[in-house]
Amino acid sequence: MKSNATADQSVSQAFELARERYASLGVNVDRALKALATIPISLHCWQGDDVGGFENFGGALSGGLVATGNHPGKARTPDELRADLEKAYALIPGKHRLNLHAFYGEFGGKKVDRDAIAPEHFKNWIAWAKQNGLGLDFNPTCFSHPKSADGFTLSNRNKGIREFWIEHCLRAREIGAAMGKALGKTCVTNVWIPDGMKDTPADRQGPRSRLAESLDAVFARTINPKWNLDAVEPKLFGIGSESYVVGSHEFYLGYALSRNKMLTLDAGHYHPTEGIADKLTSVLEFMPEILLHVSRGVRWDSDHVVVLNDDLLAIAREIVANDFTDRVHIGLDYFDASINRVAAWTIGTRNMVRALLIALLEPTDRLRTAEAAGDFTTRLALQEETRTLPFGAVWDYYCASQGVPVGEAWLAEVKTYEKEVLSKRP
Ligand code: RNT
Ligand code: ZN
Repeated sequence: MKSNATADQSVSQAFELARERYASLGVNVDRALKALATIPISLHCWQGDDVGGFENFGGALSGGLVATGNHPGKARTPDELRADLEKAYALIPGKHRLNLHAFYGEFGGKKVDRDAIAPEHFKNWIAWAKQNGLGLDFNPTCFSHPKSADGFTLSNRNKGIREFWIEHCLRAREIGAAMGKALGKTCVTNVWIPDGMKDTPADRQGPRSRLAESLDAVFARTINPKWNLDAVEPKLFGIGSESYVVGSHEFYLGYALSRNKMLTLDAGHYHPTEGIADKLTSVLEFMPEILLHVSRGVRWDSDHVVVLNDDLLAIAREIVANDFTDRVHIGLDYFDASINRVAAWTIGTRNMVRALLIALLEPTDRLRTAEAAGDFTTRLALQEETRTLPFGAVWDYYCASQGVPVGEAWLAEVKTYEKEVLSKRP
């Protein structure tokens, strides 16, 4: 085993060499690292407990969401979830955020239905976020509830049910604003609903018209955009909504543009060969900001842990090369119950940050100069050579300088945590 001092030394030596190599391509590594440290990732609380939530009457997970696996140690209480999150944040370089779903409120053992949630149910989360310097994001929870059992929420043909979900979403926006105000960091509240049909609908229009009307009611109340920004999340298909999703891509694109809302692009929500990277410059041409749910679909919207694949690199590349870091809110969305859940957060988030670093180290000027000159040979040659530049050395250095474990050293910490904490949860 190397001593810490020797390990530190080899990290900085490798970094110095990498810095020179990048400088020879006109890439300023120090500037890249500075920029990287300012990009927050919103970790999704629901990886910690398989999208379970903390209601006292909640039903089983529904809405087409499925968390498969039975790895021991899922968080059963808000305190456990916070402890697990603290562990993950300590292993991820940079300052980040937490994305909460409404059914993670703390209801003191009482049955507080979704149309009665209020900021007070999130006061512990807000205090904890403040203590840890985290921003918060929020989501109404329009699934795992008796009133979503027939597969329809905001687009339900029953007026009373629509009103119930309108009230829930309205309250969610107010909770988002309370979070943003308390923390001094704008909250993004994202509306996703499961509404759709397994088989071919006879009426595709009715539910969409009702959804538009319900959303207008949800957004009718003005909320200070300094504290809360609204986003809507489309999807093309899901489990139980294979043939029809009310809130499709075109529906929400039109809605977001006409109502001045943010569009959420979830990497798992499109057809298997359709990436979201190319959508960024398209939609940002017409709307100021968007939210991402970075995920990994395997065959379908399976919400696998984010890995460092071409899709992820392409997303990060489009954010960075187009200078969109202030206009793209980056959140994660996956849930894997088959592996250690703290590791799942750590792997996915470290990959997101790593992909952003690789993007920040791209010799974009040279690529664009070649392209502008019509020299596509040089463009392709450089793109391919760039793949094996020594970004790993820069990444290690970044982790060390941010005070988090370098390389796979974080895994030992997760294993210890599993042994000492997670394995003791029945
Ligand atoms: C579902 C959407 C949605 C959920 C979370 C839990 O397909 O991606 O974002 O995953 O709200
Ligand atoms: Zn999503």
